Amino acid sequence: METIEEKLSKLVSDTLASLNDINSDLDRELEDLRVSVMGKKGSLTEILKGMKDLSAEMRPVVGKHVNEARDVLTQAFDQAAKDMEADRIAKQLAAESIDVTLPGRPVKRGQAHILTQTSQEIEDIFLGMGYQIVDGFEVESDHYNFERMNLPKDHPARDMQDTFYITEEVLLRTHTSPVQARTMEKHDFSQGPLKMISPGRVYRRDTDDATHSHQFHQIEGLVVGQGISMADLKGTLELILQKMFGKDRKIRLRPSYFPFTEPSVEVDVSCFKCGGQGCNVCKQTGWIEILGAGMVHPQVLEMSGIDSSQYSGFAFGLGQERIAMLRYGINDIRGFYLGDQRFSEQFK
Ligand code: FA5
Repeated sequence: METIEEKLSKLVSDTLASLNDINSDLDRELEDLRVSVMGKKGSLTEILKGMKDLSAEMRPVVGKHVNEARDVLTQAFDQAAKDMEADRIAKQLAAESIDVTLPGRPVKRGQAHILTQTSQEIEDIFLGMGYQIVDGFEVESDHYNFERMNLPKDHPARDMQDTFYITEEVLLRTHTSPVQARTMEKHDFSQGPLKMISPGRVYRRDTDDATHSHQFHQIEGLVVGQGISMADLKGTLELILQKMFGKDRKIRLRPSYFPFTEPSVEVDVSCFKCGGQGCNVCKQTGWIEILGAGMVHPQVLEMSGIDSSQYSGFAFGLGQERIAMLRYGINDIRGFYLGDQRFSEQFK
């Protein structure tokens, strides 16, 4: 008959062998084996039942073997559990591993809208000349949009700038010129002349067609100081238009009329396509009309609290869409507002 020691030694070697064969993915298998060996009704308990038949001298000797066997088994089960866990983590890492040598997925780059790009480019040029950039209100009062621009209620020139009214006195501004009045009345001339530009959206009751929209963008420019003359206006516009359309461009001032400037001019730039010879872009004239400008009307200065016998100024207002259309050969203004990617992506 087998002795207890023999049974123990067989149990240990059988269990170690079973632990070796165990499927490391199945926690359950390990636990079942542990219970079948070490549990209350397990093989080890079964062997221990034989202890009661031993003599008093033999009991401590065999008891030592029993303890040793229990320690070996406990350690083996702990180690197996640890190995299984490590194995599982290793498998998981292998499955999820990131190959850092793979080339990155290309990110599709967008770009600012062409009108934003145009306005930023113009802002940069003026910032370089010491101008400040001022934000105006799109919802404006009749007072600033018209009255302060020398366009009283019964003035016929108001007909050309009908707009969307919120109330009788509050409207969507028809041009960026009200920013002139708002800036002039706040400026402290002891700190030097006022030099500002103000880009923004404007609204008119115009019928939409290829070159007109009921909402579009302007950039207002204003310089007020002592001794500011028409020559300053011409020099400034020449510089900005050469930067926008090329070094060889010339500009031409034609008499015009705005109630808020005197004298007033329309400004043409020599055609960038034909250089002045005449072509389809300039309608065979050699010139392209680009903006309205003039010397600030003394009445407009006075209404903003500026002494017109001491100070003078020039102002201009250009249509941003107009500039972008001419520069990039865009033939329909509506393209700017459709949000069509095929249009926008051309101006990266
Ligand atoms: C004005 O709005 C004046 N406030 C400009 C000005 C400022 C003159 C300071 C003198 C001193 P005008 O109405 O011409 O002027 O408009 C200026 C520019 O806005 C035009 O040259 C044109 O490029 C653009 N524009 C006018 N109406 C429309 C429209 N419906 N759609 C698109 N662009 C327009």
